[in-house]
Amino acid sequence: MGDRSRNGNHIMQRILLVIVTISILSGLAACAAPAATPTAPALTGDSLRIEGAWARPSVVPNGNSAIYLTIVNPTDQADRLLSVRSPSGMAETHESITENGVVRMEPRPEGYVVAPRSIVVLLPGSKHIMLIGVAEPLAPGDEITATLLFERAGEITLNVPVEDQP
Ligand SMILES: [Cu+2]
Repeated sequence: MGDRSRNGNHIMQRILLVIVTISILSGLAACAAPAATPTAPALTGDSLRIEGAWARPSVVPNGNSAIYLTIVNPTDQADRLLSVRSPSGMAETHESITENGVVRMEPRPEGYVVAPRSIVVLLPGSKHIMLIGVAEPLAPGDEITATLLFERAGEITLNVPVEDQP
């Protein structure tokens, strides 16, 4: 009898542990989801396109901003974002790397490869287009333009709204 009730307790503990684990995992998923996957655009259409472009405000004259966007490549061929230019500042392709809790930016002069039928997301803390030396501060509600040069798709010019992080 003693053995059986000990066994029963043991099983209850295991069930509780599983429930607690599931709650923790689903809690983590809920926290991680918005940052990791803003909205997954559909791989439809027949040419490469840009979605959801926005730029960070810049506070001081000659300060920096950054452009974030999603590159959607529904085609069967790889492409590459080679370079970006903007009348608002010097544009460079960068990537933020977090190492031991410290964030640093690295230039990515080779740009970003966009594999066939894939999506590349530029977002804070990850790949971004750095805008350096923005003469006039950018405030939410402003709009800038940027021209992206792709190896295959050629030039794509965008109007980019300035927003606090959407
Ligand atoms: Cu940067």
